Amino acid sequence: MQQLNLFEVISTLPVEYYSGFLHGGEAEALLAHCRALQWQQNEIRMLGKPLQVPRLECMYGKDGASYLYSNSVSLVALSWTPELLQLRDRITAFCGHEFDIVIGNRYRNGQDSIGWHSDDEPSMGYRPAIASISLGACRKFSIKSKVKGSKSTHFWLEHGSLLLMLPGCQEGYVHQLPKDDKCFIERINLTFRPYGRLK
Ligand SMILES: O=C(O)CCC(=O)C(=O)O
Repeated sequence: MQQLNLFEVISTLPVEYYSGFLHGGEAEALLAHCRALQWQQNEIRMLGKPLQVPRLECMYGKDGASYLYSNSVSLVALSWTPELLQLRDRITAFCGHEFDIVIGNRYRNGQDSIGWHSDDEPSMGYRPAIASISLGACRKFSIKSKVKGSKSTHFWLEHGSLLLMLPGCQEGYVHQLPKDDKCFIERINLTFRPYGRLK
C-alpha cells in the first residue's frame, strides 16, 4: 500500500492518508455497490428558509443510531450491508480504531460540496477517530486549525484512498470539500465513525 509523499506535508496535522487503500477492482466494485445505497436529498434551514444540502446523504450501521447536524438534518441508520460491514472491519484491522456507523456523501459533480465544519456530534464520544474512504472523482480536501487566522492545508483525495482523521482532529480542526468548477463526475465518500460509546 502506498503512503503518499503528501503525508509528509500533512504530518503536523492529526490525519493520515493512504493512497490505494483499496485496489482498482475493489474500489470499482465498492463504487458500484455504493451507487445503489439509499441516498436522500436533505434540507437545512438557513435564516428560516429551507435550503437543499449540496450533496446526497445516507447512513448505515448500528440499529437505532441517528445523527443530527446543523440542528436540522437527522440521519437515521439503515442496517449494515455486508459490503459496508466488511469494509468497516478491514479498516479497523488496519488502524485499530472501532466504528459503529458510516455516513455516505454523494457529490454528483464539482458543484456539490461540504463547507467548513468539524464532526463534533456528542454521540461519537470523546476524541473520535473517523475513517474516510473516497471513491470516484478525485477532489480537493482542505483542513485548518480552529485557532483564528490559521492557514489551511489542501490535498487531493484519490479514488480508493483512506484518510484517517485521528483523535483530536475534530476538536482542534475544521475541514471542507470545496466546489470544483473543473469536476464533472461523481464522487462518493464514506466516513466510518464511532457511535454511542461511553469513552
Ligand atoms: O467528502 C469528504 O471527503 C468529506 C466528508 C465530510 O467532511 C463529512 O462527512 O463530515
